[in-house]
Amino acid sequence: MEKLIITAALVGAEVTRQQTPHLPLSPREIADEAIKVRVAGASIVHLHMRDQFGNPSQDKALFAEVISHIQTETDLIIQVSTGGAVGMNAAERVAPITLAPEMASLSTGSVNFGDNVFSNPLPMIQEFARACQVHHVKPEIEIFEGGMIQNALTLVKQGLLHAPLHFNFVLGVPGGLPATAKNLLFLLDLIPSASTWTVSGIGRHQLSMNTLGIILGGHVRTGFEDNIYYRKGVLAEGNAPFVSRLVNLAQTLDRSVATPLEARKLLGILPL
Ligand code: KMH
Ligand code: ZN
Repeated sequence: MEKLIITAALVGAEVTRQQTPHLPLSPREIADEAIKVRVAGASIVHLHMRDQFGNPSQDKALFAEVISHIQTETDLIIQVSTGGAVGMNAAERVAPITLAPEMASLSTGSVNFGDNVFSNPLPMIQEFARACQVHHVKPEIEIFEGGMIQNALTLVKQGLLHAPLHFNFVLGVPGGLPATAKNLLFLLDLIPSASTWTVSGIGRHQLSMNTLGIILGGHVRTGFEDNIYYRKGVLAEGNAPFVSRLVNLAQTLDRSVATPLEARKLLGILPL
C-alpha cells in the first residue's frame, strides 16, 4: 500500500471553546497547533478561521496570517476550507482560494447538516472549481452523500475537475450518510479507480472510520473539526494526540506514514 497521508482538521466551524478549552482560535494558536500536528506526523492541515469572538470566518486576512506562519515554520500542505460555515455566501466561501494555497476543500452537493442545510448548488460548485483552476489549487472533493460523487463526475465532464481526483468521505454528519463500513465501501465503488481518497468520521466514529481508511489503503483525516473526544468522556488535549494515535495505529498495521513531500507526490501536487 502507498504511504498514509494524515490530514489534521484543526478547528472547523462548529466546535466551541465551551465544548473544549483546547480548541485553537486565534491565528497564532492555529499556527502553533499546525506545528504540533506536523511534529506528530500529519502532512496536511485543513484550515478554518475564527474571528476575535470565536465565530467562523472566511476572512482572507486571517487565512493569510495563519498560512504565512505555517509556511514559514513548517513544510505542511495547506488546505483551506471553502465550506466555511452553514449560511455563508459564495463570495465569502471562495475568498481563501485567491491566496493560492496548495489545496482547498470542495463540497460537490448539498446535505442536511444538523438542523440546517449545507447548501452547495451546482453553479456555486462550478464557481469554486473554476477558482481552483485559476489559482492552481488541488481540490479535495468533500463527500457527505453518495450523489455528490455524481456531481463531481459531472464537473470532470465539464472540464472543471481533472483526474486524478482526491476525495474526502465525511461520514456521520447528522443528516448525512452514516459512518458505517458498508457506506464507505459503497462510496469507494463509485469513484474513478485512479482517485485517491481519505475518510473522516464525525464524533465517536472518527477512530473507526480512520482505522478502515488505513486498512483499505486510503488516507485519514482527524482533528477537532470532526471530534473533540480522545475516548468516551475524555477530551483530547489538542489535535496532535489524535495524529500520534493514528501514526501508532498505522505502524501496528504495517503502513508507513507519508511526509508532506511524499503526500504532494501521492496527490499529484508534485510529479512523482
Ligand atoms: N462547516 C461545514 C458546514 C469544508 O470545510 O469544506 C462545512 C465544512 C466543509 O466544514
Ligand atoms: Zn472543514
